[in-house]
Formats: sequence, structure tokens, C-alpha cells
Amino acid sequence: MNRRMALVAGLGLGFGLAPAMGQPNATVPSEAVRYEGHRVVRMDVASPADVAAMEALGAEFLGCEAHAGPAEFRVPPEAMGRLNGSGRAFQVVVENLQAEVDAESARIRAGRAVRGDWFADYKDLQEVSDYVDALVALRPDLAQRISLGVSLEGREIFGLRVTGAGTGGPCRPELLVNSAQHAREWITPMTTMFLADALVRRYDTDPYIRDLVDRVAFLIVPVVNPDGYDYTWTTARFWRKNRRGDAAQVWGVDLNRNWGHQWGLNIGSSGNPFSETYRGTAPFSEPETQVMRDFVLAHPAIRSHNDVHSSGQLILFPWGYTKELTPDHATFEVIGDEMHDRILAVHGRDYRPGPTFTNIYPVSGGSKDWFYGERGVLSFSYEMRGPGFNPPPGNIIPAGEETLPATLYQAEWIADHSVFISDWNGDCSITVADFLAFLSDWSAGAPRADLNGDGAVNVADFLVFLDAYATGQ
Ligand code: 0X9
Ligand code: ZN
Repeated sequence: MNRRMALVAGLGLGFGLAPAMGQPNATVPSEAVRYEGHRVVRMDVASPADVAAMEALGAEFLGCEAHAGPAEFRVPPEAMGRLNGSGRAFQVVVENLQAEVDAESARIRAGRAVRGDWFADYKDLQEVSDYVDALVALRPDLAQRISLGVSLEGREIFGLRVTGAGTGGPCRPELLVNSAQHAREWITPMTTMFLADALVRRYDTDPYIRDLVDRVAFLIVPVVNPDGYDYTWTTARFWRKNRRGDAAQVWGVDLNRNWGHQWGLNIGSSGNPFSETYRGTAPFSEPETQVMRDFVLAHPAIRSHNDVHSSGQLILFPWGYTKELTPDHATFEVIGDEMHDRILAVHGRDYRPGPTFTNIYPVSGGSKDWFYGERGVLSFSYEMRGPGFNPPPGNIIPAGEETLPATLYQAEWIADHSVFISDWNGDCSITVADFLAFLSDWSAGAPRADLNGDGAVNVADFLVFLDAYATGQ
């Protein structure tokens, strides 16, 4: 049994569950969730069964996947006796997790008083938003603020579009990079803002960046889950989901189980509202995933996507819902391997590439499956470097530095491979006029209509066109 499944089937003592069972919710002002006396312990685990046994004791696994070797767990005070009685060997690495959370927030508050590098420490929602504005103000010729819609609690889901005048022409492909679907993964908006910062500030001096920014439009959405993200800053540091609930309590939906491709499977998501992988009541039941979906539908030039998560040092691609390989597996592997090599070359970190289902664990209703399965978009995720959800802030810049060339490679790949099959008349938009133009070439047997390249123009080519047309490719 993999880790997430164990968590769902077990006691469900995720960090995020504490507030769901307690008072804090959207309607009643609430006390911060505290981790007083919670320890973090490290031990050697031999198999996922060991992780499941620890969860049965009331501990939470803090890794991204269960494999043999050292693993860390959060142990609430009431579970400590059970752990001591279990006879397992362990080492306490954090005596009091609340002290860590307090130290983190004190450090961030103190850091605000000194002017310094924006990437020196983590930033709250307002600070991220302000930095988007600052980058736009710096280079209005390259960057515009975009507003995609609003969250469940009415917060703006914002981002920026970065592209140069350059030579790319009106058909330029778009790369969407988003982060913080999961609220507590604080290093992820820092990483995507690092990308935005590099594109804007290095455009004039770095010819590689300039060329890509001229050929590709970068759409960067740093916080997909602004309600959850804000909540991790004000109330519960380790909250994961959005803030779905009722007047009595908030349970939250895991936004990365709410996307509408193979949604609702019991492998890779949960129907239990108090699970950390709760999928919601229907595909796209949540405003945050609706906003992202509608944005993508309105941008058919999005050719590639990266949904940034933490942690575990992985590069993930579809599928998440099945162990079957996608028809584009070879392409995903080529791109994933190059991203891996580029990351490794920067600071020596090994981000293992592979399909979500086998490289981490089953995920159904995840964003990547929808992007690829419904839109034909080459969709990836990073699981950033850890440890856990609050790596020391000295990791922010290295994390940004190492993933930057890999994300630029994604852009390079789409810049080099962006022929829009269904833009038959070449006007950069895909409309019924393209359909009619294709139809006329196809029925005349024009060589150009031999889309599968088998030397004949027949119904198989028609189906290739139809599929491309339907998915905006
Ligand atoms: O469980 C998840 O959603 C991701 N791991 S995390 O520890 N960051 O929560 C894995 C996500 C795989 N990605 C998609 N299918 N989009
Ligand atoms: Zn995540």
C-alpha cells in the first residue's frame, strides 16, 4: 500500500485534519492551530507497511513516498507513549514542532524589517501579489498582470504573462506554470516567482532567455489556492486543501484531486471529506479549479504546463490515475530526462523523472491528467526539494536556480514543436473556418491532408484532424 493510500485508509491524522476537526473555519474567527509538543522523529523503514504501522500509532509520515531507508514522522504528544511502547528505534529530530513554526514566523517578521533580496525568505499572499506588480512596473513592455478569477472566499487568483515583442508572431505558444494548489507548499510560489523574476530581469542580458521570451508567452500563476495559502500564514501552517466547508466546520477539497479527467476513482483520491486527498462532490466542484480550467480553455495556445509541488525531488508527468503509459510516453521521457539533467547540473540535486502513478503514487483527478488527457498539453510537475514543507529559507534561491533551466527547456521544446495542426488557414485562431478549409483539402485529396503520413488521404486523417480540432491543437 502506498503512503497516500495508507494515510487515507488509516487514522487520517494529516496535519491538515486537525483544523477540520477543531474550531477553525471560514466563518468563525479562530485560534491558530498549534503543534505544541509534537515531535518530528526519524527512523529507518523497510517498507510501506512500516509507514502504515507508524500511521496506525497516530504519527504522520512527512515524506512524499514510502521507500526503504530513513523516514520522518510527526508524532503528536498523545502518540509518543505508543511509539515508545512499539519497540521501534528512532531519533528525535525536532523536540517541539510548534517552536519551529514560531521560529519560522519570527524569522520572517524580523526579515521584513530589513531590505534585502525578495527571495531571502518565504512571502505571504499579499507580498507575492505586490511582487507581481513590481515586476510589471519594472518592465511593462514584457510583463502584464493577469487576473484569472476568484477563489471560494473571494480572493483573486492572479498571475503574470511574460513575453517579448521579438519575432515570435501572433501564434506564439504559451507555457503555463502554476504553484500552490497545495497551501502548505511554501517553496512553490517562491520558485515560480523566481522564474518570473529571471524572465523579466535577465531579458536584456541573457540571450537564451531573451530568445525564449520572444518565442513563447509564459503564464505564471503563483498561488492557485489563495484561501488555503492565506490560512497557512494566519492559522494552520500545514493546511493542504482549499477552504470548502459549512457554517460548522471546514473540511477542504484537495484541488489536485478535483480536475475532470478520470475524476472519482477510489484509487488516487478519496470520497471522505476529512481525507487529505478528498476529491470534492464533482469534477471541478471548486471555484479554484474552475477558474484554472476556464483560463486554459480560453488559451488554446498553451502547449505545455508545469504544476509545481513540494517535496521529494521528482519530475512527474501523466498518467496519475493508471499505471498505463500515455501514447506520448517517449516524448515525456525525452523532455523529463533533459529537465533532470539540467536540474542536476546546477546544484547536483537529483530530481527523478517518471509518470505520477509509479514515480510517486496514484493520483486521480490531478491537474496533469486533465491537461494532457483533455487538452493534449504536455503537463509536468516538480516535487521540489524539501525537507518537508518548510525547508530553511536558504533553499529558496537554489531551488529557483536549479529548476529555472529545466522550465526554460519546456519553453524551448514548445517553441521548437509548435505547429497547430488544426489552424488550417494559418490565421492563429482555431475556428470553424479551419474545419471547412481542411474539409475542402481533404475531400480534394490534397497531400497536405495526409496527417498521419501514410501516403493516403482517408478517414484516418480526418480523425487526426478532428481530434486536433477538438483539443485546440
Ligand atoms: O499528492 C499530490 O497531489 C502531489 N504530491 S504532494 O505531496 N505535493 O501533495 C503529487 C501530484 C502529482 N501531480 C498531478 N497529478 N498533478
Ligand atoms: Zn502538492
